[in-house]
Amino acid sequence: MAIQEIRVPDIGEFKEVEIIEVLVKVGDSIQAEDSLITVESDKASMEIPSPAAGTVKELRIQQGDHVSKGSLILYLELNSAVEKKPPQVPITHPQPTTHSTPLAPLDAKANTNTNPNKPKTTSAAKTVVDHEAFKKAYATPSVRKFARELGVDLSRVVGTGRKQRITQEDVKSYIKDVMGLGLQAKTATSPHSGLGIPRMPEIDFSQWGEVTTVRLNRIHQLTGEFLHRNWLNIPHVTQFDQADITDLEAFRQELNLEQEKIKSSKITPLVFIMKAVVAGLKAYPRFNSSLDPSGEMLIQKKYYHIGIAVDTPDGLVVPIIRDVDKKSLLQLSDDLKEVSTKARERRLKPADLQGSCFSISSLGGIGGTQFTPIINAPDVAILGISKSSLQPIWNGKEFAPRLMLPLSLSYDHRVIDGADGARFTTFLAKMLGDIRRLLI
Ligand code: CAO
Repeated sequence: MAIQEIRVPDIGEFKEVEIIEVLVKVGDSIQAEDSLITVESDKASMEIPSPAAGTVKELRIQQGDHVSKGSLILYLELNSAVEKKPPQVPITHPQPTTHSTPLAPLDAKANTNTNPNKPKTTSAAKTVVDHEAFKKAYATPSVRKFARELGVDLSRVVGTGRKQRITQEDVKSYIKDVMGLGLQAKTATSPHSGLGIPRMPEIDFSQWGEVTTVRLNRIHQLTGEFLHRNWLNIPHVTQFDQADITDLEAFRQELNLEQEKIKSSKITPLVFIMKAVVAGLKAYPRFNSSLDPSGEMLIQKKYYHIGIAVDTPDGLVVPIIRDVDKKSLLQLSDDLKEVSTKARERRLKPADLQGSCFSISSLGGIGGTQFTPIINAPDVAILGISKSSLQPIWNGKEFAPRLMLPLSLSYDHRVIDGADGARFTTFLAKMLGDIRRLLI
């Protein structure tokens, strides 16, 4: 049997592009035109098809490798009756949202589907396919074909691949969801949620007056997906409380006078709150854990990295301040300044956003009395801070003016019981009410 080297064909201006998916394995029997690998540049991704039919004998690439025209992909043992084919044209499709330009037309295969309005449905995935949304879904042609064959509406499938690309495994998981478990059971354990939830209708608002349409930037889109996923997957409960920070505030003002003299970072209430949170995580370790996706195991963390929600012109980002337990208030102020500046100047690296234990969303500098923050999974809780205000508080003899800080703690009710939620905010209020306790 003849062995043929299968190389990357002419892929135009794409050079040293990354292989993001290897679609075949040794021993696979493939047909001419079957996709072998998916490569991706910053502008588009494409699948490289096989020029011939045969059996894969040896793979010479792996996911993550970079290839150009002529790179060896694999050795193919040709079928005996080999039909010589001209070099195959790779199938290109654009990145969905990497650039702020509108989406380019979708891949050729998707658009030339012989009968896109009549997808084959199975009992596994009897859904009404939203064809416009299907076209916009971020998936390779082979995954689209797979989904179309099974009648799966890709717009309902959550992508877990790079940049939220929908993989074949995602389509399979979606089918399993629909077949077996139903929405209620799945929301407890799986990242694939939102099943059966009707999509919002598309509305032409211009029928009621003048409008302009603006594409959401990448951060807004990603944050939206992330928050939506967390909102659907996690049973949130929000516990409200308030801390008397009158004494803390007096101390903070004193410290800031000293800081001003040495022209050092200003200290805001947030660094005290970070310290109080770490004390809370130590006292109530369940708040410093993550739930395994199976829903059966709790991963207990022994480190104290806190995510801080930062409002930037591009949208919300949550950089991490590491080892908060080991840092002084002054160090934390410097760190806070550094990460929020980096966030606003778009200088954060992916590693700066990973590894949080617990997150804090402080709207205290802006206003509001309370809100219900969405948990930054895989954290199991998030603390929302609103603006402190002077309030008349009864001290046993009289009403005295005290500076009260509103706390809004959202927690994952699968991991944390309501009583512990209330204990945690009570503990925080106690720590912030008398910061000497943080030293104990
Ligand atoms: N009550 C009253 N005043 C407060 C306060 C509170 N709870 N928290 C902060 N302030 C004051 C600060 O002391 C500062 O006042 P001075 O300039 O007079 O000292 C002012 O408000 C501005 O503070 P800041 O917001 O710049 O600093 P911070 O350390 O409190 O917060 C950061 C830093 C990065 C968290 C914040 O700038 C930010 O981006 N917050 C928005 C977070 C967000 O968008 N959350 C929503 C996410 S959706 O859940």
